[in-house]
Amino acid sequence: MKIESIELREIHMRLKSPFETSFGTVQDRRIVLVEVVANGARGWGEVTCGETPSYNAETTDTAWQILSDFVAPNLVGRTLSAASELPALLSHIRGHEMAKSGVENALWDAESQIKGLPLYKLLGGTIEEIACGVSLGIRENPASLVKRVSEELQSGYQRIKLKIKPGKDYEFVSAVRKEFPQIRLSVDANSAYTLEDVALLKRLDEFDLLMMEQPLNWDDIYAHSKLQAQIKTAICLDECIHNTRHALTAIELKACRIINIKLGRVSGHTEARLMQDACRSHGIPVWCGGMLESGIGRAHNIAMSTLAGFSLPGDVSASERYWNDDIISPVVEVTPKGTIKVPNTPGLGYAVNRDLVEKLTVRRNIWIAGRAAK
Ligand code: OSB
Ligand code: MG
Repeated sequence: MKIESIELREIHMRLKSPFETSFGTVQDRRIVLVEVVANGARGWGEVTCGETPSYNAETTDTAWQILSDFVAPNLVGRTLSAASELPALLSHIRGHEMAKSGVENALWDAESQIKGLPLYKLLGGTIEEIACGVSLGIRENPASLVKRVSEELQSGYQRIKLKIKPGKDYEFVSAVRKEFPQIRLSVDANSAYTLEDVALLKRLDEFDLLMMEQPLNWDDIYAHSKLQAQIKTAICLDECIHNTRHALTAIELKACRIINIKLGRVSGHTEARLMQDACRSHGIPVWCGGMLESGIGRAHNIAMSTLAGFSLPGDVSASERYWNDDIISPVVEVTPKGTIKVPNTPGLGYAVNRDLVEKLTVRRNIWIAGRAAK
């Protein structure tokens, strides 16, 4: 498989409504897309970082720089036998997992097209209909959150996750639990608490939550092990886990009982596949996290979610929850049972709407084998 060209674009897309987490609110997304041409096949990937370095250290602009200065020039013109060889070629670049993931995943898409296989089959996935949950942003008041939950349940979603932060936690979760005593409910704090808050976090045990996601510092596995020893609710790590070594450390320290895998955060399909396998052999369930992706990132999330370790509903939901016009067709739809049927055509299984992508593009750059960069 020869990498003939790598094209980067930044597209701008506006979410249907603002999404608030403990670290801020976003509505206008600046997304970097990667298009790789290999043996004539065109593969697409999405860089899933935010616009600001608040979820992790990466941003739209850091990803653009790393890809432009270090990744694209190093890869273009190379011949690989599989996309799974990419991490070794990029291992000299520390961190910047989301930037690297955009290129690696594009190459997986290209490889699956070259081989005439659906991407999920090339990855080794076996689940043909994946279970879906939703992640709900922080709301003004408990009543409006309850209303929103009820709408999502009517659409069929199998698990509801509530974003929380200090001051917008106990009361909000309590209101939702009271109205819906039986549903699978979880919370995500995005690192908004410290070990000083143990008493409050312990009180959340009474709501029988499926999990509490990343309550403490984004880079502190050890602190989570201290918290997990004091609360009944299963901790799920998100921000802390960038690779399989981190996952194994967290498991050994008993810092969590569940792990959320995001393709970007773990640098792409190759590492995600290793991680879910390692978790599975330790009896740790995993699920696919979301980063408010466009259809391209969403299609990759769907393919990853077919791997055997993904035993809990992910934050992978319908395109229409995010966008008026998604950039793929068909758009991602969820069945009344709260599942997504995995497409069985070669590659991602969704076509990229090139005209729309063109319209949304605000900058681009291309590296072509044998030609000096622009
Ligand atoms: O922590 O899972 C998270 C969105 C942006 C950054 C971090 C997170 C999220 C979400 C949204 O929870 C998931 C989605 O619907 O894409
Ligand atoms: Mg999270």
